[in-house]
Amino acid sequence: MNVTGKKVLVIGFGVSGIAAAELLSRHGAYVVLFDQKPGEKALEHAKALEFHGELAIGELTEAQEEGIEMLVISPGVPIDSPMVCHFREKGCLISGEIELAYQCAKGRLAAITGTNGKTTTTALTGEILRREYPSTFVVGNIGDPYTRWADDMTQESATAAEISSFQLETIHEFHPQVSAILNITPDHLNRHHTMQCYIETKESIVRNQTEEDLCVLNYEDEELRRFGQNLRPRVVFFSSRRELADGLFLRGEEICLAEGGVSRVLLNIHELKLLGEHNYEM
Ligand code: UMA
Repeated sequence: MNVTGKKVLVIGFGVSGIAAAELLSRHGAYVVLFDQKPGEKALEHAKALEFHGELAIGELTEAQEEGIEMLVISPGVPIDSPMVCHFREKGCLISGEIELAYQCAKGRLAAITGTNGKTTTTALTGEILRREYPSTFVVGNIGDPYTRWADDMTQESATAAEISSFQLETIHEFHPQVSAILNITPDHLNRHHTMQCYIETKESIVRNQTEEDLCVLNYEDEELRRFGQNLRPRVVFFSSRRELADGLFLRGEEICLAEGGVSRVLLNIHELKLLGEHNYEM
């Protein structure tokens, strides 16, 4: 995504919009940072913003709208909002903050989604990665925008990203080497309208993955079990309820890994600091 010299509309003056506006500026874009009704905290920090562009509050003037070539929208902005639809009809590229960050980032990426447990799983994944990769980043829905850190990443970096369904709605080339969908139960249906739409959005985390990549799925979630049958990336199922011929599972107090029907014990649950079945799944 080459943004140099482009006029970009960033919607949302929250943590994502601010980080996206600053990243775009570093890459030579002119940014119109728009918010319908910004929070007081954001406004207080307006002067400290390090971006090349202007703030637009409430509505856009004709001059501000003139020449906008692409949009970067914050996760809280619905993709069917009147403003987004207006610019889509004009032919503008609509990306999310995650897509923008991905296109600027470097290194390896593990992306975690699901209705429940994704924040803890992302934090733990980050801790595990940190032992192997001194340059590890933990970003995304967990509270620290991916765009804030993308420029600091190198080919040697590893990133654990918590990705919400809101953020997945606006990906294009986003391609994690490892993806994980922990579970899917009804949530955010006011935004996604139908359960089917919510499921498809969650499952789009694998969209650009290849045979060389991994997708970790919960075998005990019927939708994910079905989804994992015919995927391009290699699927690693996990289960806390049954022994799997291939995948990770809980047997009594032991967490095991099975390959081709042959299993071995990885660790005992008492070696973990977090107790409870949902934590063993992580
Ligand atoms: N806004 C508009 N127009 C709109 C909608 C919003 O101008 O149509 C403006 C609001 O006035 C507000 C700004 O957008 O000033 C807020 O943007 P945002 O809601 O995207 O909030 P951020 O501060 O950027 O935080 C976002 C995520 N928020 C949401 O998804 C709603 C944070 O997830 C995330 O931590 C952060 O980016 C960093 O990536 C929060 C969340 O509730 C924790 N996530 C949901 C969840 O976990 O269930 C998905």
